[in-house]
Amino acid sequence: MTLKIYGSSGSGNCLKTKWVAGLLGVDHEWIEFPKVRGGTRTPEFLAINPVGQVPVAVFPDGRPLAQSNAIILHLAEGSHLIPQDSYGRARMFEWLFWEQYSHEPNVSVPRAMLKFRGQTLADIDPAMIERGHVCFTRMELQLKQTPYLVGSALTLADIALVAYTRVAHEGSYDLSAYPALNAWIARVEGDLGLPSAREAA
Ligand SMILES: N[C@@H](CCC(=O)N[C@@H](CS)C(=O)NCC(=O)O)C(=O)O
Repeated sequence: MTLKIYGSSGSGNCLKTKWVAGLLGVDHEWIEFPKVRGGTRTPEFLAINPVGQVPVAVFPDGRPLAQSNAIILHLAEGSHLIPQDSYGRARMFEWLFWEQYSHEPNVSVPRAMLKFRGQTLADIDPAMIERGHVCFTRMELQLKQTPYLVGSALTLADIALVAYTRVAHEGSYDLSAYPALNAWIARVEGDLGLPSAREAA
């Protein structure tokens, strides 16, 4: 038995777990959910994650773990992706909690609406886009000072936040006003061995 990760390659939340497992050489089997909506609500899947969402990791002993940031924290325990000093670690958590509460709901949803749900620009609440720009401004402020969100080295905060930031243009966001953010996207994509999402678009 190896670690199984149930996820969708179209989802930033899921890709975070794949990237961390890949970067750290964690042996795993990726189980693709091509159609997330519906597929995660079957009785079989709800037995693994009662919340009915991907990603979910199932460890070789059968124990499941949901929530992308919980999974990457567990996979990266003791690795260079988590700062050793407690303040640095707390700053990483600061970004991870903010990612789920403030960034992801505003940055990933417009993308999902346009890319997966057959909706149009007219369906997107402009207030959501404004909140997304508040997030990018917050990141730009930090990235003008340090190459990564928590100082000089890549941490889980960068991996979690790059997941939807690098594809924000697919949700109608224009990131041209954020030079430090764009340089950081390219830096983290390089660290993860990813092609530029912007150039691929
Ligand atoms: N906060 C969760 C969010 C997970 C989530 O929203 N998963 C979506 C795909 S990105 C999903 O499975 N949606 C299917 C559904 O809700 O039925 C995490 O970070 O893992």
